[in-house]
Amino acid sequence: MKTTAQLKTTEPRKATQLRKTTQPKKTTQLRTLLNSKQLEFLIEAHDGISAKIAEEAGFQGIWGSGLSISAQLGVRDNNEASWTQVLEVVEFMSDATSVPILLDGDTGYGNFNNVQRLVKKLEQRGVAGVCIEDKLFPKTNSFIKGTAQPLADMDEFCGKIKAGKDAQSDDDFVLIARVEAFIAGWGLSQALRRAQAYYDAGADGILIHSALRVPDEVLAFKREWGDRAPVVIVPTKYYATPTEVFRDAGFSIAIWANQLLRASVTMTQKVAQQLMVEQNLLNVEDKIVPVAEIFRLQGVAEHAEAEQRYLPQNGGGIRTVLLAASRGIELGQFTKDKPKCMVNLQGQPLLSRIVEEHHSVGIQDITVVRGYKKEVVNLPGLDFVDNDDYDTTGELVSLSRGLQELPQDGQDWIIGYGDVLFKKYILQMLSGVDHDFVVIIDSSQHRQTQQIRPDYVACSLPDSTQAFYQHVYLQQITPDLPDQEICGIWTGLLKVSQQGQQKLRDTLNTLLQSEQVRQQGRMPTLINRLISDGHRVHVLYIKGHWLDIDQVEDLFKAGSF
Ligand code: SPV
Ligand code: MG
Repeated sequence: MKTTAQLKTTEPRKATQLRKTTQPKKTTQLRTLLNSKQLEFLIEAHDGISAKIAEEAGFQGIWGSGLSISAQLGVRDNNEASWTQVLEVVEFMSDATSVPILLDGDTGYGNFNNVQRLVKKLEQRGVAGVCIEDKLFPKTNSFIKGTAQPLADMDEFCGKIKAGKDAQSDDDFVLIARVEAFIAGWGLSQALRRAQAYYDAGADGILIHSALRVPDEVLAFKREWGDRAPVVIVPTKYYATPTEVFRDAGFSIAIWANQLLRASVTMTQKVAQQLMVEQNLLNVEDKIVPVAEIFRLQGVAEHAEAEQRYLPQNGGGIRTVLLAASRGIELGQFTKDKPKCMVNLQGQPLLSRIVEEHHSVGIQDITVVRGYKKEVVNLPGLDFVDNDDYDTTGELVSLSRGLQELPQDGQDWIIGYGDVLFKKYILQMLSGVDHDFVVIIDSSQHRQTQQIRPDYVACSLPDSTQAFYQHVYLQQITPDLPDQEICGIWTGLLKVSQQGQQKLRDTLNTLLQSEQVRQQGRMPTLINRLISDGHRVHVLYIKGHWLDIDQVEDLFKAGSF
């Protein structure tokens, strides 16, 4: 029996494997997209979560849009966010994804020297490429008085491109030169002249931008340019153009440059306005993702796995399921308008005492299965699952409902009742052991129990000093044991490790095929079946220190418990 906290051993080789990836480098991925013979797509993202959503949607690359990143920071697309602030955002985006990011590097945030530093920093942070445009710092978004915007000196801009290419240490890092000649109203020949100069200076591709509602400028450019180098477009303004046109023209990449930002603004405005008017969450709840989806996108499951791997398993990785669906008719008037778990014990509901015990040993995650008068069972910080058939079904149906809702988060489970109090050391003991199934048995209560159908147990060894040092296994829980075989009484606590959870689910599902079990099945039925199926149920002995609230007099006992 292991009663101390255990740190699972970690094989160093496994840790290394976790970091390895079979995918090509992000720089190589981006270069492959750029040189692909078919039209490829990048979609804008502006923070970690939008980048992750873009990748999950299937996009093979992301545009780190200057417009969107500055907008999500609440500033203008005029280099108001410093380049290091942009770098920080794009680093979060890169960390959150495995597809390459092409950063919209505006004008390079300065001269050739700034571009060199930018390229080095982007490489360090896992960004696959940068696009720089031939305007002047501080730039303005191309769709705001574009023709009023001066263009950079062509030779000076070529120097920036050369500097950027010289600075990269990874051969596949991509530098795209963005030609703003159409935006500034300088026409096709200037666009072509500049594109050729930038290509000669070492640019890996050309982004040709246009603010027209039709694709005429970019198509004219591509016709003249041919296949000298890959050409990238941003069809924000000429959005009505069929994508087939871009494909036929032979463009390399189309960038959907701001649609995710705009979509989130649409929803954010809608929901904010609705909540302002309605002062109630009811009508918006179903229109927005559940919090669980946010957790998923944040990678909470991965974190839970890591906790299992790296943290001592001393109660942090446990979820308790409390069965609390029945009324507790034996308590008469006390449970007329509330279930037993909510009866008052010195000014506090019984359930709240149980929750406090759990919190005091570091168990925060508690799921309560409600039934009778469920609306009254509403303590904060708990997860609730309902068995609305509590009147016609037994506690195994409640358990099954509860388990259906549990997150797959790698936690062990403690299954207990919403009407049983324990001293906290008992929960601590249970948290510290690492077997598939463990039950707590009270060896001090034999025939003197008040229970109507007592959960007597037979075990492989009765409680003794010897039992403390050895594994003790449960053999059976039943009210019908001969005196000499009784080793104690089951307290209602069962711990199930991660490894045991599927076995427990399978056994429970099999049992629930029987209508009789559905109607009357109790936890001992399940535990006995696990044993008869060959699973080992470990026993931890205690002597007292728990109280099953079964009768009115127990309410008074609880006061001094
Ligand atoms: C961006 O997304 O920031 C761009 C494209 O640079 S545009 O807004 O069209 O200039
Ligand atoms: Mg931009």
